[in-house]
Amino acid sequence: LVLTRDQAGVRTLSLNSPDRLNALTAALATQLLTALQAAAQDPGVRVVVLTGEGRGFCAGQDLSEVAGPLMSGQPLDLEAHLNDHYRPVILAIREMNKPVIAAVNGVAAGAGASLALACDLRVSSESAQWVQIFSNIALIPDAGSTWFLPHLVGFGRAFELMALAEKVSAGQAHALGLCQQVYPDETFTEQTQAYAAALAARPAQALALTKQALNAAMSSRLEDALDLEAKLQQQAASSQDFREGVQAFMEKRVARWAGA
Ligand code: LHQ
Repeated sequence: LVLTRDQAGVRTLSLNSPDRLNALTAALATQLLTALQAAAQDPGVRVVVLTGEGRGFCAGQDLSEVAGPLMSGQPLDLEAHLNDHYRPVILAIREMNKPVIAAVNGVAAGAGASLALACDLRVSSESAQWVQIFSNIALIPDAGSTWFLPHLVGFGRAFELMALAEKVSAGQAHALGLCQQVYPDETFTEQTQAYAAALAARPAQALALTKQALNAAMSSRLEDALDLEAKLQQQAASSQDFREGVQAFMEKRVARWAGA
């Protein structure tokens, strides 16, 4: 259910249930978690790209999985479902000590949009659509959307997107700050790989510590952010790459990063 491809330090994980626009079943979420954990542990992986097979990125929860029990009046424990299947995936992305890029190749809806928002960076194909679709089925945004979206676009815009469930085009997503880059459909895979490879060529530990500091800063007081920055900066400065970076600058040459 999740395809894996490695190229130049970039591991691409592709959701592979294209007939349903890669809607999330419990099995798909479990396999995605395993794939994310493997990527986190593999020293050869410097950047992770999360994308979807076929014309969709991810249509959120697979509704056929909940329709049966719901229609037959069986109790649905969505709290347990979210805690067991969505929470570990979202946390695995946030806690990964390397950059994770969502390559939104097509529609990202519901928890599929949350998955993209949980990543560090987002690139979008021109034809992709982004939709906080939850309220169309009278649910609230989950899988972290209520946390990520207002941080990215502000409270009012987040609430509007959630309440009206309007489809947002790639251009609008870019204007809103939801994604960093928009690429034409024809060259989306190549341009995404080049973007990821550029990140993979950066000093890995510095990026990992930057992510750690940003993660903490999203919910900390300024004083705490300054304290953590100082602590992590000390760690960054103990690296071989810091020495190399300064030396390369002094010698007016390009740095050769060791990744530590
Ligand atoms: C699907 C799905 C889908 C199954 C397309 N499921 N088959 C968390 C925990 C527990 C419970 C509930 O929710 C959550 C959080 C959530 O994620 S709630 C949000 C759930 N997702 C949705 O409500 C999205 C439902 N899908 C759509 O509204 C449309 O498919 C979108 C707008 C995503 C795309 O529209 P189109 O491009 O027109 O594609 P389509 O509708 O024709 O879909 C293609 C196929 O994929 C189709 O199957 P078929 O056999 O007719 O070709 C769809 O039934 C299937 N599909 N999303 N979520």
